[in-house]
Amino acid sequence: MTESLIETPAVQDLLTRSSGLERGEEGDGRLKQIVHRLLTDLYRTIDDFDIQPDEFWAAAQHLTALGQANEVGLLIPGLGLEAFLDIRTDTAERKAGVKAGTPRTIEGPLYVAGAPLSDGFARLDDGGEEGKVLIMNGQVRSTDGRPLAGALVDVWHANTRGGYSFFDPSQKPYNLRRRIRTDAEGRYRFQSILPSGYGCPPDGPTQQLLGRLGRHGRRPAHIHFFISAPDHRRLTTQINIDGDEYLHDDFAFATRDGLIAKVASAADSSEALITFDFVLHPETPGLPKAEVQRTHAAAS
Ligand code: MBD
Ligand code: FE
Repeated sequence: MTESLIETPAVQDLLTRSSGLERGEEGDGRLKQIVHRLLTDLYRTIDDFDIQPDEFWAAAQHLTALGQANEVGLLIPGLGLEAFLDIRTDTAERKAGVKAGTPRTIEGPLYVAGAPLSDGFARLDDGGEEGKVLIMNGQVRSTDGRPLAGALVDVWHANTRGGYSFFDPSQKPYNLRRRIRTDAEGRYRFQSILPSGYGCPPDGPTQQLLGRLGRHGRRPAHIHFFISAPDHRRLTTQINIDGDEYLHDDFAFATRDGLIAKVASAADSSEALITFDFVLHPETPGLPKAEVQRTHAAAS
């Protein structure tokens, strides 16, 4: 058996020095260990697959294009990494005894902070959107069944072309984005339009990679939420709309049991109706962190 190229002194030395591990106390020790592992795995992948320099530089160019197109946050869910982070948080919670409450699912890349705030009810669309009128309502409760008055429902979704305001400059600022405080019974209600599914930009680097993996870049119609209330764990979630052809074929892997919303339609009405309650778990010392720090855009 020949020795792996990775195990040779020259390559081991390169890995140690490039990750700063021989620099003693200088720098960040945890980061050094992580970079060392990532580089070892990458060097090994290059060697095991006999990746040629042309292929390597094509990949480097792809990463450059991904950043330039502001699609890093789009490829991450596409590769299942954002769902994997959720699986890890779910697992840590289960171990710590957190078992009840509405399931979390990924935030995705299209949240904008600072949407208009109102009490009890909001209209999300600016009146200029086509699409079926959607009335959605529900209650925010604690896991013991107690309604949570004054909880914050931060909601955002796409229009019927799959576009999100701010990222789609044809929409007005904060279109289809609102923050609603629940009333004394923990209830929220909003009027909007029923969104369509999302598709990755067809000419972008994310879709280009997905295409080469034989995959599509489509999401089912969905509505995003951050739900928060004092002394409770913040919930990042979405509802995915029942009946969508991509419901169980989401490129971002966000559909979960417990997050599929049925749309009701009154026989005498052209409006779509969704009722969905959110259940938050009380915050208790020792639980894994629920709130995720992440840089967000803010419309001005
Ligand atoms: C979206 O609307 C979305 O929610 C995710 C996760 C990725 C791309 C677009
Ligand atoms: Fe989305």
